[in-house]
Amino acid sequence: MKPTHIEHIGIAVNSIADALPFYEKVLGLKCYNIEEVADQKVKTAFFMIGQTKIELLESTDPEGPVGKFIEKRGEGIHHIAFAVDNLEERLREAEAAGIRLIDTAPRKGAEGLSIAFIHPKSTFGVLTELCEDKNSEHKK
Ligand code: CMX
Repeated sequence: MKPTHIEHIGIAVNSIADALPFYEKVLGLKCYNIEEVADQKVKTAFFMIGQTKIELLESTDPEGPVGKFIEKRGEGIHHIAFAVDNLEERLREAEAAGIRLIDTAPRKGAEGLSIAFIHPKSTFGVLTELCEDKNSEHKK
């Protein structure tokens, strides 16, 4: 797949408002975007570090993926997202290699990216996201 970089690390939190002071005041990062992704039942907050973002995930519905994750495992790292080119092609390669996909086709994620998730059962326990930013610098 040759990911170009880690696009973001998703961290499940009970409350973005409660987590913000650690990221802003202690780490000294700036939250540059807060966005709700309705179909994922989450509210997201983003911080940039180099080429990589931290994405805080607050559930908006206990039955959503982050709500269920926190209920089962508590707060913590929820997923790692790799930036790839030609996401559709990467998904077909993964499928051919017998990898269990959650999303068999790209869909729209936060910040206008095309995204697809790979099941943690195929990735040694780490929920893995692939994302493509068709407007990213390295593709221009
Ligand atoms: N990381 C690692 N393992 C995870 C996990 C996670 N984030 N979420 C669930 N699992 C594990 C569970 O612990 C369980 O393991 P065991 O069978 O050993 O107990 C297994 O995966 C299946 O879990 P489940 O509870 O039976 O299934 P769920 O209904 O919770 O679905 C998953 C799990 C990963 C398929 C679902 O959460 C999903 O589709 N995630 C992708 C979408 C998503 O996470 N969106 C939120 C972020 C969106 C954004 O970034 O914008």
